[in-house]
Amino acid sequence: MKLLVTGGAGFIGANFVLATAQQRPDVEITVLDKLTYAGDRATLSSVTGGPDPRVRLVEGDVADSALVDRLVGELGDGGAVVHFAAESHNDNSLHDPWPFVQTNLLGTYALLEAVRKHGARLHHVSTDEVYGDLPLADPSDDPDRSRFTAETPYNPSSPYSATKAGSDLLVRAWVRSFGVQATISNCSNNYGPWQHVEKFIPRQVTNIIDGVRPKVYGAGTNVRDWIHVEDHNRAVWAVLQRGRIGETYLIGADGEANNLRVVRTLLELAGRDADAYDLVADRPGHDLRYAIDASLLRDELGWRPLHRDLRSGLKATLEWYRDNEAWWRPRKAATEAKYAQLGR
Ligand code: NAD
Ligand code: TDX
Repeated sequence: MKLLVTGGAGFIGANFVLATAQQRPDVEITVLDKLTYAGDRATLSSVTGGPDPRVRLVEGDVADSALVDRLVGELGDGGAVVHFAAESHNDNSLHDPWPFVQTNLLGTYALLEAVRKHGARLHHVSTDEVYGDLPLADPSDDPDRSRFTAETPYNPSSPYSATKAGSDLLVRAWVRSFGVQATISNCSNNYGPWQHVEKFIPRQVTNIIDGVRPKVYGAGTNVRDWIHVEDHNRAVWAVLQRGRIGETYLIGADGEANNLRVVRTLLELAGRDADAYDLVADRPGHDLRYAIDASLLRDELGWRPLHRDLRSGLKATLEWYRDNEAWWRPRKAATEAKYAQLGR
């Protein structure tokens, strides 16, 4: 089977490529990645280097129609595209929305036109943020609290989530109007190895490693539904292989926690005072709470998360960043300089 993986040098895409290369010797992978600030050739070096590389990396833009047409055309019968490429950071989208419009909307459009022409299967990787946010409630004292389902109306808050919502709607329209063979998944917040230090968990982990106090936006009460990246990617494979064309699958692992709990847990795991964090300026338009109802994925496709305990997942992630400083260190100072300009 041939796969074209867009954004395969970024956090989730690279974890997908590394796991696939290791576990599925029958799959041939081409990665298409623009290698923006968020993509890193080094992440894939274990599978792109050596005399018999398992993975081909093509540096290019998913919005480049001619290139995308050629790569999709090379897939042949039974081939598929897994579309991870995106501008992915909310804070950046508040500062400069244009790359989000360009990559998330025009890139998805270019890909849809190519899969339409060549009849290739597409899986579009999206986010729960397209649904907006839920009211804040303590997850532990309200078992019947609302969660996102595939029927929740789209209500995105930031330029990032608005462009992801737009890309999902393009996919839905291409399925209905042109019979494109596509599925969509909307996942909650991922954590794990190879995540850029701009994102919440790696930022705080690397601050703690550097002896710097973690920076928590607002009052720290915003809730995210954390899932380990390995479980997200196992779900992507389940949808790719057994998902119904045109269907939307929500991916989540019942991992709700507020930001203070995550930071306090990380500090404790590192042997520091759990109160040794700073509350900083809030993110404009900051979504309050995300929570996923993944019952369709569980009931129809039989998917179950392997990582069920957030504390042990955070411990492993802290250890991974301690062991892989050479990978993240080159990006840390510039990332913190950007945050300093925003007062965060
Ligand atoms: P990331 O920012 O770590 O990686 C994105 C990758 O896409 C990078 O390698 C980058 O170089 C590449 N890219 C950017 N613009 C490109 C372009 N124009 N052409 C080709 N490649 C380009 O992002 P991530 O966290 O790995 O997210 C991957 C996907 O998963 C995104 O679509 C995101 O919306 C979605 N998602 C992320 C999360 C999360 O928690 N991180 C949760 C749900 C869904
Ligand atoms: O330094 C920080 N301090 C802080 O309190 C940062 C970087 C973030 N936060 C808060 C904001 C959020 O409530 O932590 C939470 C998580 O922030 P991010 O890591 O920026 O993620 P979020 O905005 O929730 O979006 C993530 O999940 C959905 C991904 O970045 C998206 O790509 C994905 O679609």
